Amino acid sequence: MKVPKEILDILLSSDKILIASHVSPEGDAIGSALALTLGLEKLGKVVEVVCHNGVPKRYEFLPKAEKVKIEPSFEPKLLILVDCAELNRADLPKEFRQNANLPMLVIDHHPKKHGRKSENQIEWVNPNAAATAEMIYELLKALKIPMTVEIATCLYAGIISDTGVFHFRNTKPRTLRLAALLLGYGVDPQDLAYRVWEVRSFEATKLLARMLKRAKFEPEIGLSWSVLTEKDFAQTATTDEDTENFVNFLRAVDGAKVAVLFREVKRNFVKVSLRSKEDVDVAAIARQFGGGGHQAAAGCKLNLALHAVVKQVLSEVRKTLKNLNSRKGDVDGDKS
Ligand SMILES: [Mn+2]
Repeated sequence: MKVPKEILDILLSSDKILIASHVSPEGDAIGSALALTLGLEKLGKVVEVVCHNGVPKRYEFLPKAEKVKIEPSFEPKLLILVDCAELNRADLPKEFRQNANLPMLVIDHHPKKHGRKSENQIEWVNPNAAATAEMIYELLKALKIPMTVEIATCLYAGIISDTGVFHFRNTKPRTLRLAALLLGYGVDPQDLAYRVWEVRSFEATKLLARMLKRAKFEPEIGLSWSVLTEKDFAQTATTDEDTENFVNFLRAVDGAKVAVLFREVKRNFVKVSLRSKEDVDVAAIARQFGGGGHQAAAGCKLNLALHAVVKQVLSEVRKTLKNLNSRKGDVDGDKS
């Protein structure tokens, strides 16, 4: 993976750098931001990470996470977005986003939706990278920044977060070679897999039980789905942050091709997570509702009543699955 020279040039010539990522950041967003911060600090740069909505509890253990700010504490000269290509999706104060008029560097691995970018914006987008953390590693290497156990830990957290601890197909030989290299710097794979992927509070465990109890399965098309309501969160003293990885329980159902989890975060505000196995592009479905993501993992948010969101999204998913099944039927028919 080659790092474009203009990316290295702008990093070397900039100081007072602000790093941000998308809202609801997961391991790749936080891990990439912190690894890049630790690296750029080795070059003597003043760097700050802002997560306007705070660092999710799950990632508070990462090196430097305690230094992450809610809003910028200085006037930055360069803004870097990691694991996020759009300023309006960045977890930054609204006033900052609206008034931002500074050079911006995008480092991301999500397939790009459109080519629109402003004049002082430089982009490095590589959809072949399993995680943005892979790109950050290449960047730090190109800048000849020595690897440390702290940087390695942040990068490893990013990689296991986006590959589901090497479960997903985006796990490439390169991904495992990088993971092996990072282990060589002292990363504890068991501790990180537990913290990033496995650990769950008892409250969240009770919430998970509600999701599983309410799960529905439509075996003829391969759809599994469930719903969590505002009441569920209130009665278990949990928040949407506690639902990380829940949708994978629905995806695990034998025969499920698509799994959907609806969360009524508050009245008329619903978050939807979509996961797929086989050939279903759930990002295409999410995009129809203003969301996005990867082929096998995507999401969207809708300002509508829960029942309306469930109806609209499931109708699109069912349509997609029925088309897929009928196409498969055609192929089988050709064979016979
Ligand atoms: Mn990512």
